Amino acid sequence: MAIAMTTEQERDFEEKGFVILENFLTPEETERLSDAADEVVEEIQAEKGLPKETHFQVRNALSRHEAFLDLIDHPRMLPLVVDAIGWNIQIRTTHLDYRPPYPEDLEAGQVGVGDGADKDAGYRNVTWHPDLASPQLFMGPSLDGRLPFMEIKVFYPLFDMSESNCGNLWLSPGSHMKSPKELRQAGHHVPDEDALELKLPAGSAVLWRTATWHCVGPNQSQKTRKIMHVGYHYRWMRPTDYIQQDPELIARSSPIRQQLLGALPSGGDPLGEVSDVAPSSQYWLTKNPEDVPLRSWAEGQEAAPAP
Ligand SMILES: O=C(O)CCC(=O)C(=O)O
Repeated sequence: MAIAMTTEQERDFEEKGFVILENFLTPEETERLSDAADEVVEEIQAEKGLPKETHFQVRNALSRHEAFLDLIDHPRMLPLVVDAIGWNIQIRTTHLDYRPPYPEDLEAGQVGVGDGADKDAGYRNVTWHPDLASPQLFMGPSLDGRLPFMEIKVFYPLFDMSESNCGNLWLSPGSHMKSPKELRQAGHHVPDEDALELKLPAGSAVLWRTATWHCVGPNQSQKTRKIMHVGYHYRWMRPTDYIQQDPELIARSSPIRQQLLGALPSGGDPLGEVSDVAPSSQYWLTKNPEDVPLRSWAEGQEAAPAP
């Protein structure tokens, strides 16, 4: 039973692969996040001696600013996340993408095909792709060639993305049900009728299956693209952004946040009580309910009477 998703949202998630939530964040939350993006980017530019027009991605962004950390268990998003993927989860990645306007002479090529000079100039994710289907990850023989359901992300545009060509995220509705091979065989062309350019106000959110084909369009506007993705996957998988998060961060976090940060809030042996002869990873079979506080939280939400 859903905690927070409406029937229409459940259908969108199932059939299209994503749920669009326009104006999800409050203006104050959006401003805090947008300021945080500027702050973090300035810090990194200073640390690395990079010019202002540099475009780049910051991974494990949650460790860089409290505003990003607060997104991982956002009180109105968490119920939707749990509806989408369940309670046995942790953060796989949190990433900030910062993309100033393209230089005027940069030829972008066709959206998503990856044949433009932007790709050669190192702009990331400009080619249509599902996540986790790269040759290093999941490409290989399987019965139907489709990606299993492994994870979701929540996309937050932190700038006004309501026009075309400002670094919009594009999605191909329903493509999570297709094989990644089909996309490769099509030379990364997605017909116009199967492609959706998201045009959303700052502070919107999109909860999406990362198996959905997606790409980033060119930023030919005068605005800087500032966006966050918060990725959640199952606890028995390995995160991309960390092996273990900073112990100081874990120590000051709530039990649910500790779970999401990939820790074991019970503080028990990660390999169980008889780790010497019968190791049993507590990321697999959870003996201590305190290690997955999201479970009792979710069950409590289900039991709560509708408002
Ligand atoms: O920056 C974006 O919005 C797209 C990110 C992306 O393509 C990815 O994480 O795989």
